[in-house]
Amino acid sequence: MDIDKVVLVYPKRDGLIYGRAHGSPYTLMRLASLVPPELPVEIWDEDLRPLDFARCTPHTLMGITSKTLSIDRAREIARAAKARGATIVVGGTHATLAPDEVGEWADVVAVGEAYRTWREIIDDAARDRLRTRYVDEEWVSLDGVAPLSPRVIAMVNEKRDYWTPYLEVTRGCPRNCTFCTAIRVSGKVMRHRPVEQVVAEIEQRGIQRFFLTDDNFGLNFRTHPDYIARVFDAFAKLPLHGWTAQAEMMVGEFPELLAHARHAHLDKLFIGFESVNAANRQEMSGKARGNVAEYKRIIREIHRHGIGVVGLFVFGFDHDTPQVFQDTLDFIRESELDGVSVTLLTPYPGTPQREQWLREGRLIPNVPWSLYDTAHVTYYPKLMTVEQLRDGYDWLCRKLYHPAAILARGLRTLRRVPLSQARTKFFSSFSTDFGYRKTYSFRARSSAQR
Ligand code: B12
Ligand code: SF4
Repeated sequence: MDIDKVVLVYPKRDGLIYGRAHGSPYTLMRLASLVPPELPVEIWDEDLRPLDFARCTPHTLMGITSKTLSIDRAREIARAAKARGATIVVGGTHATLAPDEVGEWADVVAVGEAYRTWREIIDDAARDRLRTRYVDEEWVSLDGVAPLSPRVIAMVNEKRDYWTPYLEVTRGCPRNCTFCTAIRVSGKVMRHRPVEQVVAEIEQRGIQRFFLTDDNFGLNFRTHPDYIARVFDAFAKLPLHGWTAQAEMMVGEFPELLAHARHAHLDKLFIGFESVNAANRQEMSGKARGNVAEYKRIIREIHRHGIGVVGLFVFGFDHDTPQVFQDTLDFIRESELDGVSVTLLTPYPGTPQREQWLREGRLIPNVPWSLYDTAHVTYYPKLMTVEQLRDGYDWLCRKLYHPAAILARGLRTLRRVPLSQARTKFFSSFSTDFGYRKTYSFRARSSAQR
């Protein structure tokens, strides 16, 4: 195939929020940087603008990224591009978790990380020897892997077009939560990018705020404190407005690193408390225990260092009854969290949890993948009916994401910020909750249509 251009596509879901898309297409930026410089490459972000299929030709190599909830849209895109002769490669989470299904309509399925195989796919396409599947699950060292190229940085206007830039510092997680899909793509080995390469990327992109894509950045506080200290030293020297990372609650046990983190401009930690119901302890793989008093202590400790806490909670575990919604609301009100994400347990393909529920006949039949968005009930819970889980979740979302509740949490966060930083922190004090409100409203709209 004589490739005229490589096109990388992000299928739409959220659209624009006040003229900008949610987050920069970081996955595609990394992949676009692996395209040989002699080949033209383009990023088509469908949240930003409609796709121009007229520009697809039989010489176009199109790569589409996939999450489960966007896989149906990915298939539609593939069909439209194929009608114009393009060759379609699909990678990302869903392609990794369900390669046989995706292989029914994609020319090539890229399973796993693809840092290594994407370049091989392009070479094989140019030499007319494409295989139907490429697997990259070796969890190679991140040293020197896919640095963002200057042409890609110039191509994506992160400041004008996106609310949140993303950044990868570490990848992988050694825990093994039964519902987690991230480890199936990123592996169970925690890997670290060399600090100087991370700093170079931040400087080249000229970003001052970012969200780390790392699934369990905080675990490094315990396992790799020296590396984390070097990251913080380096970030402290940069003119950052603030950044955000995902962590487990045990970060609260490391006061020195928390102080260091604040000095390095860390704004907020997203912490998976998962459940206030201690009976679910086993399903939470040891990272949370349902111990509400301990949760409060950890939140206070993190606040004491001037860092905000967004609490992540999941509903529908096998020990949950309808009481869990009121208990969670009570906890959130008392705990002074700065933001809250509440989601429903979702049995994604490729997870042990889905296998178990398939065996037990607990999956609701014919639920489209687009509703696997963690806001819809997709299985039969154990101690609740489907309606009780759905209605309890709706009730809680309405309470938590009511504009007055968001305002109260945002103002409380702002009160902890020194006056000199109030202007730069204003946006981040409200943005997280507003983002979740939008996700929930999609759920509310789609339910009304069903
Ligand atoms: C950042 C992130 C987001 C950002 C999205 C930013 C963006 N513009 O893409 C935000 C915060 C908005 C988000 C939202 C959601 N997310 Co999210 N997110 C992530 C996260 C933490 C990192 C993704 C990332 O950028 N990684 C870094 C890049 C470099 O790696 P990558 O994306 O994995 O891509 C690599 C490979 O997958 C592969 N690849 C990917 N695409 C392609 C395409 C081709 C052609 C090829 C060859 C290779 C390839 O190569 C890449 C390089 O290694 C992942 C977890 C994870 N670690 O993957 C979850 C994750 C992808 N999200 C997930 C979920 C569930 C959601 C939400 C539904 C959560 C919610 N309740 O709202 C929403 C859905 C929003 C939406 N519209 O899609 C799940 C997906 C599960 C699934 N089966 O689909 C994940 C895996 C986390 C998890 N809980 O397990 N998310
Ligand atoms: S701690 Fe988080 S990233 Fe690690 S396995 Fe559990 S859900 Fe996945």
